[in-house]
Amino acid sequence: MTTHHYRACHLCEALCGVEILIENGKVATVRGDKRDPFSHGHICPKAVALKDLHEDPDRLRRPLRKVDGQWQECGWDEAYQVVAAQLAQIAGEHGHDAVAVYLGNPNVHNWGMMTHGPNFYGLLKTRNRYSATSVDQLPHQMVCYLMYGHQFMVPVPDVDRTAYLLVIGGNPVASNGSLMTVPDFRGRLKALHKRGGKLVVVDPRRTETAELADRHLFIRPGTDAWFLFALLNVILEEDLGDRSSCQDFLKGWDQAVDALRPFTVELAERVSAVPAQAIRELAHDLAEADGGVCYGRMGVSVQRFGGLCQWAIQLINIATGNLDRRGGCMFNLPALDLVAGPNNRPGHFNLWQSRVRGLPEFSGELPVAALAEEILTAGEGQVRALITGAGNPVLSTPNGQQLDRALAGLEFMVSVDFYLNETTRHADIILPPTSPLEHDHYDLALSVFAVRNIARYNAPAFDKPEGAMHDWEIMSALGEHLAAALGVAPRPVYPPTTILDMGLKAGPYGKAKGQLPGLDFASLAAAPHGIDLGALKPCLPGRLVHEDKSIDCAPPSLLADIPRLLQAQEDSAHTDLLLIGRRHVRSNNSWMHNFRRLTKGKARHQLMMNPEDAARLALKSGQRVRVSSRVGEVSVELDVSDAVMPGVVSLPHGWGHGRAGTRMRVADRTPGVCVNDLTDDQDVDKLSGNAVLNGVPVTVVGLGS
Ligand SMILES: Nc1nc2c(c(=O)[nH]1)N[C@H]1C(S)=C(S)[C@@H](COP(=O)(O)OP(=O)(O)OC[C@H]3O[C@@H](n4cnc5c(=O)[nH]c(N)nc54)[C@H](O)[C@@H]3O)O[C@H]1N2
Ligand SMILES: Nc1nc2c(c(=O)[nH]1)N[C@H]1C(S)=C(S)[C@@H](COP(=O)(O)OP(=O)(O)OC[C@H]3O[C@@H](n4cnc5c(=O)[nH]c(N)nc54)[C@H](O)[C@@H]3O)O[C@H]1N2
Ligand code: SF4
Ligand SMILES: [Mo]
Repeated sequence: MTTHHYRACHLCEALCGVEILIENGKVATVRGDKRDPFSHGHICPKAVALKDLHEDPDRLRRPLRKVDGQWQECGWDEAYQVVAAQLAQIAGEHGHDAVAVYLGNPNVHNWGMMTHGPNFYGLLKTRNRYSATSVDQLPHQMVCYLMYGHQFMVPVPDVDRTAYLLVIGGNPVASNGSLMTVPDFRGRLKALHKRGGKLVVVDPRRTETAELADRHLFIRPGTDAWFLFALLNVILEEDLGDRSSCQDFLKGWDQAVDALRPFTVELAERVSAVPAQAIRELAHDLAEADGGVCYGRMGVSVQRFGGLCQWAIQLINIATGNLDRRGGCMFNLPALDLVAGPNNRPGHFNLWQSRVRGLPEFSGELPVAALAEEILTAGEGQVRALITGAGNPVLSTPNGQQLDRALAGLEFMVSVDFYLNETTRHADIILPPTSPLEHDHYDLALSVFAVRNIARYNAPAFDKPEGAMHDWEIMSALGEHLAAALGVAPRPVYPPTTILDMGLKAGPYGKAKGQLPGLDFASLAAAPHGIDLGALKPCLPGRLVHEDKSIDCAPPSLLADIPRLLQAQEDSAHTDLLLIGRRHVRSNNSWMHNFRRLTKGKARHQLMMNPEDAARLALKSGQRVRVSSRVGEVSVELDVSDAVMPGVVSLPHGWGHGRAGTRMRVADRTPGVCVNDLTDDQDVDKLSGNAVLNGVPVTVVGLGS
């Protein structure tokens, strides 16, 4: 018997609808759901990994406990009791900050972790909370918090209606979009071209997206702030934009503009290698388009001036009149509203600092670049225990070797994860949740960044196997046990669907608001292909969260960061090569290399280098080279390619498998090297604390042919 199951793929941010054919209790086929109103049947090659993940014999199905260095399966209750007792003891003896938490990327893709995680780790009230945010989008969240009043009020390109899309440091053709939930970017790009629109890419590599663009400009890694402020200055000096739509609620505009005047196109050309003339042309094209948008992603986020870059991008969209405008940069209005809904968290900044280096918190989290030193540095407040949930920071965060050593010395570590990988091998207890096809799904986080308003809830494809636990159940049970061990009252627990029902009813399309279609859990669950809630709509100033309903264009902390940029141009002349990252459509962060279907074929984790540099260093394609940075070195195969600009080398992240004690058959056989053995934990965007993973100075030498 064949049954058809529909759901949103949760593997990346694009939220494609998939149709899963199930025969005799097994996944037979995974294909695009043509009836999905958002993705219209599009999927990428990773969608079939839903099957591979579900069936992977390496995926853990029972809790593991390390006894005398050996893993043993154990019962859930035993595991919960050990975790609660250990954490309570360490917190009791050394204070709550002695327990740290790292939440990895899939937390935002698996709603059970989001809805119920705080039930557990929230009890600890630890200041040592870390997540993938600070190796990713922290500067976006921080700038949106400062300017619009809410960390999740992040404007997204109105891709389906824009006439001009300027992408700085993003590669949506490979990544399928980020902080821009946009299934089938390629298809939407075709539509853009068909209506006469243009795509321009600014990136140190001629990426898959750049290949399809109307124009691509190389930029020296880490120099975007000079480029972006110069672009803004051209728009202002030549009076190209019309910001009348936002004029009435802009605060600090003149102050910001005055402070940014020193960044001329000539200076930008010198520092960034983008020709002054090209900057002038981009300014005209963007400002004169009938709906244009400047969008920046990882390339301008995980670098030394991530915060300033995001600020510049917002100012450019405001200056050209494209903020909150059809075809420009717009705000989503999700069915469960993380911005205006109940218990929403606008954010806060720098209320406390990390113990060792004094890095600022943002919204209750410290930069993960500080985690290893907080474990390794003795003294009051030293981290002695760690909780990880859906994260692999040994491969994903800077100076991973140092973190690897730090984790080995912890007194206790528990991981909620279904793989025994580079990080979880250090745990004392691993608690594996159900496979995604065994639990239901609603995209709490990413709907906020979607380029259309959409909502989708999907029931599980398979029943929960006997003795298995969902992420949310694990978090709730841990919370209950820890509360008992700490002698505090446990928090009340509602299933995720109850929380969803309340959120939908109270939301902008909800029954409680008397709105059509009158969403609640039941009506959404009855629409397995998802519900289209329409194109993005202008919403300012009403939706602004600052009490005076203004946009703060000149937040003091951003203004105060300008001198750092002015000083940095002095030492921007360097002789080292600069290392940048790279994503591939068949690879997903650190955890999807265990599926042969995705990793087979030509290896995709070589070091890319421009032919000019290869000739200068007498290196050739296929040979092994040693790449060294301040913190470490790796030995890797070279791929000479003019797709990267001279002076730049590129390695993808998420590799570096095959370490002792891991249990991932396929990944361990095609290990690759870990780029984060080269990235530097001491090098952060000083403003936000976000890690610098792009523009890392390295040297490369040949290791014989
Ligand atoms: N040099 C460099 N480093 C980078 C980046 C880069 O571009 N360059 N990118 C950064 C970015 S943007 C990110 S987001 C981070 C990602 O890095 P991490 O936050 O470490 O996330 P992943 O690598 O995706 O690791 C996912 C982990 O979650 C587990 N997992 C998967 N699904 C589930 C689930 O449903 N429940 C539970 N409990 N566990 C699950 C997997 O087994 C795996 O162990 O890496 C960052 N690191
Ligand atoms: N297939 C696949 N899809 C993914 C992921 C994945 O690992 N694989 N990861 C998901 C996650 S967690 C995220 S956060 C998103 C990321 O989504 P994107 O940001 O779209 O993906 P990246 O490939 O990291 O794109 C960053 C680009 O910035 C460029 N770059 C590097 N340094 C600089 C610089 O200094 N300036 C400029 N202008 N550009 C620079 C790089 O060459 C690269 O092309 O992708 C998501 N989707
Ligand atoms: S682009 Fe691929 S991985 Fe991302 S949601 Fe769509 S099918 Fe899944
Ligand atoms: Mo990410």
